[in-house]
Amino acid sequence: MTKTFPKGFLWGGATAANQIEGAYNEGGRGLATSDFARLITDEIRETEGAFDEHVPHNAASAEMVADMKKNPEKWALPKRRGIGFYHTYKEDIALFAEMGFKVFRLSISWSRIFPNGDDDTPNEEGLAFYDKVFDECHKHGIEPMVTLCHFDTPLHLAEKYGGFLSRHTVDAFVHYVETVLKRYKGKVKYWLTFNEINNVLSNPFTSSGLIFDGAPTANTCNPYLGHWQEKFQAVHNQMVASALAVIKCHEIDPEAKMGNMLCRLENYAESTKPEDQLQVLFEDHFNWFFTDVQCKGKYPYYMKRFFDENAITIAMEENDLEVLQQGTVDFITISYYMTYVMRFKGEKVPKPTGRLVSDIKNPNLEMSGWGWPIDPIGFRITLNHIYDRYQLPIFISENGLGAIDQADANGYVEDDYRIDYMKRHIEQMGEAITDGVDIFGYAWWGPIDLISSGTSEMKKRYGMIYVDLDDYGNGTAKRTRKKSFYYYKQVIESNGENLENNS
Ligand code: P53
Repeated sequence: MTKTFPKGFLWGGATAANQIEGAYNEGGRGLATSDFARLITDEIRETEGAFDEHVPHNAASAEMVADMKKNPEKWALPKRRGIGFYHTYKEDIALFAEMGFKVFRLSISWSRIFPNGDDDTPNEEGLAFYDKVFDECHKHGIEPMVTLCHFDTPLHLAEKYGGFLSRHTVDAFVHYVETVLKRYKGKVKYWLTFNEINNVLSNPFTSSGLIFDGAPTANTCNPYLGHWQEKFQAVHNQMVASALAVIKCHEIDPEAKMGNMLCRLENYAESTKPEDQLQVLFEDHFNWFFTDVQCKGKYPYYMKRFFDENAITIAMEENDLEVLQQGTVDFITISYYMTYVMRFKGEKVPKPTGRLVSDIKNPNLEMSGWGWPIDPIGFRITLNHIYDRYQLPIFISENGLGAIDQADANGYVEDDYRIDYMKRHIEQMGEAITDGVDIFGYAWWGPIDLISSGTSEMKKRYGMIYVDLDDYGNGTAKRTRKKSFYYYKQVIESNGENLENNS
């Protein structure tokens, strides 16, 4: 490989408040949608059918939320517990520093700052917590990169206003953003608006605060498949909210930069049939749509036909289009886990699949234990496609492997499979840089074991640091360095030059 990673390349790791903090009812925090994401057990997989074969969905319907409130003891809700980062942040950040992190991506829990999402005044205890976290990062020379909303809309806004279906939620979001931008001015240089903004299609509850009636149904990849009108309206409002956040950021702290975040990138045709390739085009459009608006500042031409022929009408306020144009992002970030396979579905006007994982297998790729195809070359392809389309600096805000780890008596894990995944993806990122793609950093998803987003499992581990907790919160919560900890340290120390797994 001929690559050299640029000097000052931001190596690090990424997390989200709802998957690490716990302390869901401490420090004046209000409830968030993530507090209602149930653990997907093997029993649920068997009895309710495979929502998405390997990634059943943990969305909650109105009935489920009501019951979770009334009878919390009946439910396993691991995101309320996280891995205790609210209390262990010093120790955890010190471990990141030991690996040599230059950047730590984390999110602010909106309901820690505004318990209902739309309160008049912020909760000082919540603000003070993140002051301490950011100070701790800087003490170790780590730059925080902060996501404003990572799958945890305040529950009050979801229940009372239908989340981002309502402009009230947009106003509340902008007030929250203004508050944190002012408070952390000078401490946070890199901001992200919404995590995986395209996840509204598969994850409307946690992603956008949309609550629908009825239990999730079995044997469909997406319990709430359909609802296109609501989903596209909500995401229009989120894109306006995102643009307003960017505008505020530039006003309040001209030194700071704000980016976006997209997942689910590369689609391959199953065959050389033109029809399959057409399906790729359709599916690509449902992905590019979000970043086209956020990076280019206007609705792309191809959405008109989809909206028209599906009778979707987007309610816009007078200056929305102007706001979208003014509030384009400074940089683009992506999460990259896998690629997808497309087969023609015979529709003249396509619908998004809304799937988290492809239902058609790619026979050329190995898969993780959760059925996620592992595709390092797809990473290079994706990075080139994005740069070609937007010509904006790219940050990899997530990449990682969820696996079951066998810890020895001391909590040590020999995770060569994780090292192998990391090595192959970093190599391809290096190739993309050599291709000329402007990439300024890479954050491994879940550098410390955390609660899975899709299934709320603890046993699906991404970390280079083992956390002694099981799916139900049993264990000592002790942190132990895995083999990959030392590997990533070596990668960072050599600025990506030494990728050999020698030990
Ligand atoms: P988990 C699905 C597919 C790709 C990325 O996911 C996804 C999801 C949502 O489950 O989300 C991102 O934990 C997300 C993180 C999440 C990570 O990928 O389900 O931004 O919050 O933890 C990995 O294995």
